[in-house]
Amino acid sequence: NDMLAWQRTAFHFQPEKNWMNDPNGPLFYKGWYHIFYQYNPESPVWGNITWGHAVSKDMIHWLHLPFAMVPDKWFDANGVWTGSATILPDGRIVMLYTGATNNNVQVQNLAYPANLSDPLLLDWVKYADNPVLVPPPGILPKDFRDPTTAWITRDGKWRVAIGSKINTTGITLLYETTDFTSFELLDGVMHAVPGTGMWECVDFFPVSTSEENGLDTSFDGPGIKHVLKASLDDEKKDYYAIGTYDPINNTWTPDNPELDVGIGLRVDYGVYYASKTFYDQNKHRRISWGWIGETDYESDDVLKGWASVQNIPRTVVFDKKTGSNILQWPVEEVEKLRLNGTEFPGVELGPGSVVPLNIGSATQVDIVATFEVDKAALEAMTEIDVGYECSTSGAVARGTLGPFGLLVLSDESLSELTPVYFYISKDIDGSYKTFFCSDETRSSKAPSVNKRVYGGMVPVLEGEKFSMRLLVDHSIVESFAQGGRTVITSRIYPTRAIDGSARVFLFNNATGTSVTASLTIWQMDSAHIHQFPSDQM
Ligand code: DQQ
Repeated sequence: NDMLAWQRTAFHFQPEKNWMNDPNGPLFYKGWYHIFYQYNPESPVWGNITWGHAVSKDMIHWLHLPFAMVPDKWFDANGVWTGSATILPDGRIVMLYTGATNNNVQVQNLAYPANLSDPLLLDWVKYADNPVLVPPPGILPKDFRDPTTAWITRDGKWRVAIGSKINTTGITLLYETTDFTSFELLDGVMHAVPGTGMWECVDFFPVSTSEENGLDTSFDGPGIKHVLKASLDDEKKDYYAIGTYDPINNTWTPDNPELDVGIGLRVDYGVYYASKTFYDQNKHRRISWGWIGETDYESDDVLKGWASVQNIPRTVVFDKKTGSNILQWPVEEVEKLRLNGTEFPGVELGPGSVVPLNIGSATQVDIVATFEVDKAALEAMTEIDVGYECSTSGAVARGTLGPFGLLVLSDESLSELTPVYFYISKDIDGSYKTFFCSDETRSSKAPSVNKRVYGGMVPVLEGEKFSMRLLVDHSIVESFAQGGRTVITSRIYPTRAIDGSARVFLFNNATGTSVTASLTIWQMDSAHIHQFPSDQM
């Protein structure tokens, strides 16, 4: 069926067929970026979890490799689940992953490359005395998974964090090791947040508060903060918070308790889960991967023969301007796919206008846009839409200062479209709040598809224009506001806005202000994704 075939992305990472979920153990080694991922070799539905493996020179073009690990031991017979890589100072690579045992107990296992001189790291050895960790007293056998990358402390010992829960409190356990085969559970928990449920795929890393570069996970020095991220099993959403790590007492404290893990900032306000960062020693940056799942019916995934993609990897830095969030931005390598760009400077959008941007087909595009609103109008108004949230209404509802933005994956007649937009509210004290939203409610004529309005608040500082970047790839829209302060990934199932029929429009549905938009749209080339010459795939 053409419509289903059309959904396959052109420059996002995805296997040729079947089910994929979490990114695992990303790392850079001897000139290659490696991605491993949760994979079902048998079907487009979760199960038989195996580690898929692919390598790339630039995280855009990929070579699929044979599976790194399959569920063939008692300690991972029910799945080779999520794990992380640690590169030791002597060059060895340690992979810690969760195994679902033959009895469905979650244990942590050790694996390592058979041959460190192989840049492709084709063969993986599971340590013979696995598991190296079993659920400790007080932790249920199915609440113990997804070890982080390890970091070394001043006493020369490694620490690893593992997510869990006690009743409904999400927690991070901390373990100490010197050899990655024997571990000691440290007293207490590194962090806990009541009511957040099971923490999957915990991620923990330092960010520099003064430098532009990313930091190795073990970096310990002045001018840093630590980000703690958890994937909330109950909500299937990734949350993070910025805070301070105390390596003596083994605790982490959020800067702002009201924005703690699981109750504050989201890594991505759309369809995005189980994200994981790694330090890229090649370009001195921290990079994050995440799983973009499906929001259609499982039966549709079976029909199309595949499920899920990974995002375009994002660099992650601390936002020095706000001091209160991270910035995520597509890696610069994706810009190599930019073909001809078209500029649209100073497009005037009166209240209620929709303006087509004639670039031909817009199925694979990179859009960088800024918007300026009428300053006098902004200042004249008092108390507008206090309490607004993206989910309260979609792009059709007209407010005084919003929504305005772009319509992507839209057909010519606007019968199918995905608006990505800003919406400004103003409090009685004159302070503004800006929301960044992606409205999927009209994104597909298909009935069996989840269509929501996603989004969240985005800080817009004095003197800044409203800015957004969108990566559109057939059925995926990754949207970044204000340089990556707020990010939304949408999984779209268009039936009309496909192939040559997909268009881009500007729109301003605000009643109280004109908007001036300036943008560049690049057509995007397709990535080369090759199969490994082997009958294993
Ligand atoms: N996916 C893995 C688990 C992890 C979950 C299993 C998160 O290790 O907790 O496929 O999506």
